[in-house]
Amino acid sequence: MEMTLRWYGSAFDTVTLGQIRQIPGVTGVITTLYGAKAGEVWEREKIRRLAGEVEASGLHIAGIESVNVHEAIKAGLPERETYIANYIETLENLGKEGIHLVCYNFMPVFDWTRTELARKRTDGSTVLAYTQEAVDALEPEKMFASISGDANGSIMPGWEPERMAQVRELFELYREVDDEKLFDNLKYFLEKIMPVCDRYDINMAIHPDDPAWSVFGLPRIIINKKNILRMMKMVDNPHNGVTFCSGSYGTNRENDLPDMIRALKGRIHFAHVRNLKFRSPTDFEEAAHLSEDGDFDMYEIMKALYETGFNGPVRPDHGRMIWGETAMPGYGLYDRALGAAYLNGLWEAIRKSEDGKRQ
Ligand code: DNO
Repeated sequence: MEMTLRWYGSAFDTVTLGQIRQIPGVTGVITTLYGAKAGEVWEREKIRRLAGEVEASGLHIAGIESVNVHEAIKAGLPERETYIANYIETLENLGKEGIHLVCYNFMPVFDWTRTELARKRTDGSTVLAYTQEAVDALEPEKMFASISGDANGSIMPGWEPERMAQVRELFELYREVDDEKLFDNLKYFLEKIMPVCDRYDINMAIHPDDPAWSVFGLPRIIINKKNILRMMKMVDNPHNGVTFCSGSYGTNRENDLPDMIRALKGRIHFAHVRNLKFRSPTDFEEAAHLSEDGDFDMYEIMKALYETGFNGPVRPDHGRMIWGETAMPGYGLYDRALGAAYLNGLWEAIRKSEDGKRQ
């Protein structure tokens, strides 16, 4: 396991590489070419420059989050051929630059969805939150406007204003696409990209849909154990793998997280580990990483990762906004640094007690 932190690049992030370098046990960053649009080819030179900047700080790029998938691929439009060819070229360029992990998602229209970006908790911190009631009361195109006031001026990944301006048209693309069709489109995409992944040893790690159910009537498939195992089987190649995100799968209270980790043994290439606190099954907020601050047993999650031999990058996921920090919601320095230290502590304890048992 390697502890990492997501970093949005020097042009967008309030957190610097120098600060990340000082979090104990964090050796890598998860980043992307910000500004690159879904469907574009990433030039080698740009990848190299980004890697050089990260390496100059004493860290390295542990993986890319995300190379976004163009809507034409998800919706299965004829233009998908061009975008798949571009995706393959991007993977090739990443592989040539020594990058072997790519996180992506297959969520139609919206990436992750929250209805509040700064819900106040009793300790005075603010957190991201979701209620189904708030979504049900909203028109999809109002979604962005309803939360953007709390974004601290940052552009939330997946919520870029130019995308939001086209929400209606994007919805149109999915009129005929149900869950089965979306599975077919995902299979088609994966089969086309697996050869380049095999050639350059690139692990593809699909991010779950967040929340793990359909929003605004759009199809959503990466939501539970049954579907994710179906996906692993339908393209049965170890490079077709998973980002195990506890905070996304965990939105559905029926998902048993340690059990899912065990079922996905060998196919988890990347982990996002965070905790949630529920008010009801459809009203939750993001807690501190510590088990007792939320509803997940973080020890059991880390233990399942350890026991299944997980050796990819982990990142603490969204943090609370604390100590007066102003940053992109969920992506400040302080609470994520606390999360990294805590998860590293759990890992050390699990490793030592498990190793002790073997002697
Ligand atoms: C939110 C993130 C997601 C994730 C993408 C992966 O904070 O976890 O935006 O990066 O879904 O493609």
